[in-house]
Amino acid sequence: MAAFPFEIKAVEGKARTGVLKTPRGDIRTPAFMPVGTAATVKAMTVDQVKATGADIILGNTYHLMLRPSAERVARLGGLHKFMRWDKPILTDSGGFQVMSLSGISKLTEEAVTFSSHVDGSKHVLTPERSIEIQADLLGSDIVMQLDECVAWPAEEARARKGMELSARWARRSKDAFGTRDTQALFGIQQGSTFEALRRESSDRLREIGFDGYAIGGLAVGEGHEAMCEVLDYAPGLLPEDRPRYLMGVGKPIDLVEAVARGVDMFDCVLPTRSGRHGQAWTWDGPINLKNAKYAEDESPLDPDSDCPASRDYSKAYLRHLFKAEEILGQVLLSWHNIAFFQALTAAMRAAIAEGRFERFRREFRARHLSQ
Ligand code: PRF
Repeated sequence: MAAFPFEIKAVEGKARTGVLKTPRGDIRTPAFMPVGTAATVKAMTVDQVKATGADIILGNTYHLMLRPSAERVARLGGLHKFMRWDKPILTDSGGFQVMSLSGISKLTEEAVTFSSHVDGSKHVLTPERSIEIQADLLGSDIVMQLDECVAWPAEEARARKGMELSARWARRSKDAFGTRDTQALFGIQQGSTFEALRRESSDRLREIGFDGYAIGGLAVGEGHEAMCEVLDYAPGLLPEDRPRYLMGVGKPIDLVEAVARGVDMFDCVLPTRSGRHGQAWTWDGPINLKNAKYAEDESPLDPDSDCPASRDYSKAYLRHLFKAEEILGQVLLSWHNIAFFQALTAAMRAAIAEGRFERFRREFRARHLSQ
């Protein structure tokens, strides 16, 4: 029996909408998880994040084990209490962040060894230690297995090696996690752009049995079209009755096309990171508030939004904040972008529930890609 019930409410083509029920609250799918890497969704209070409609946020093993350390978070009552977020938290396992952020790292059958990007100190992460940090010390609701995300492009032999190591680490992760009632464990499908490898990866994960299944190893440079080609088959290789999570994705158009192909959950730094750099995501596509054309534009980013950042401030004011390097600009655009990503997933949920997702997708593409 899986830890958290997943109730699929409506299906249209491959798109699904449903609810993943957890002891800390319901996660409505399709769901977008704001990234709270270092126990904060950057530049936002948890009350702001909650008001955008987010049901769940993501935290990172890699960052928290280095600073302030998993043991310290545990002594302070766990990650939820520490950061004052009482809804579900999904934590990533660390392997992907080691590869993208740390100094020289060494990967063996047993573990990944790396030096901290904070102070250069040496650390070791095994599948078992990642489970201990996430489940026992941080107190995560959804725990991810440790995996290896192979860089793109990859030769098939190299992609196979990473997929097979990830499958063996999936087994070790499951053994370390055991079975729990109040926490879930997700496996991660790997295999780069090779269908046979994705199929074998999925078969091995299904054999072990997880509460949910992630699609890893995408959005690593292959581009939207190549990612969509993998998503034409990858979600369908995973169990239909469990949530499917596309890791580290993506742009609004990526979310819409992935939902059309059967994905239920997403996370990405894009709304907060691009917001800190002056980029706002809107129904009409992305805009850069630093552009001179907004200097005297009194319209808000979205008059119909119930997010104050989207509705109450003029583009002229937001542009001024970025030109003057005022930190409120970063706060307001992070807030607006997170609210937009939540509005987008809410719109997809409603469209699927009402059987008009294909029309929504067509109209979204036409409007969002128009400029
Ligand atoms: N594995 C893990 N985390 C991830 C990825 C992955 O493949 C990706 C790939 N886009 C983002 N985050 N564990």
